[in-house]
Amino acid sequence: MSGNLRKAVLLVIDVQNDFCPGGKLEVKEGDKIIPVINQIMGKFPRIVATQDWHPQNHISFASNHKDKNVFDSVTVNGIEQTLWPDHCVKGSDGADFYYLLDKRFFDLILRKGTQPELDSYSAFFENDKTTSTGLAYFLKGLGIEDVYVGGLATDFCVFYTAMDSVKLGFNTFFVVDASRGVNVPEGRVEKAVRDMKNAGISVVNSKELIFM
Ligand code: VGL
Ligand code: ZN
Repeated sequence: MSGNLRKAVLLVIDVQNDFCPGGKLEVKEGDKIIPVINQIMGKFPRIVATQDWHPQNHISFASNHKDKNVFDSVTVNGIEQTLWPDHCVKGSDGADFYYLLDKRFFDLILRKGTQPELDSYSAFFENDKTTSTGLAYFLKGLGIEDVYVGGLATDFCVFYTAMDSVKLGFNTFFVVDASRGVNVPEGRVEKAVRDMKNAGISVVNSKELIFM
């Protein structure tokens, strides 16, 4: 790992009420990552936080599909879509950042999944794999070389963000203790971590960053 974080950014992915315990799409122990993220944010010169930010008629909501259940899969416009409970409806309390997350560190807040017909797990590209969120241009414009990723959920938005990051040529780091996953079906988080490693993403613990 490089000896300094000068050209690094931390991406804080979707640390929102709906993904934390008590939320509409709660991730087990999702709140456990908050002290970790709050602590490491102080180490980074740049922080970008994302919010899943859906309209009520979003295609990812099972409630918007006839005779479909949560966790079913459908194909919309040629793109496979997992169906979720209604979550992170733009402007709702569930879409707010989790209350203990220290928002003062954020340089940029990026909202994604805002189009009714298209979901966006990655913070870089929407799920059609071509529609850019603009984040790559922002980071490249700042001369960022190293991208650290943490947040919710390991096996969805964190995973797709990290995979796009490495494909875009950034040195990419998955901060394992700053993330938790949905893990449905069981084993999905483990597979996501394996796939990230195989793609050249470094798996790091926040403790390794404390001394940088
Ligand atoms: C996410 C499922 C649906 C995530 C967002 O942030 O990982 N997961 N929408
Ligand atoms: Zn979503």
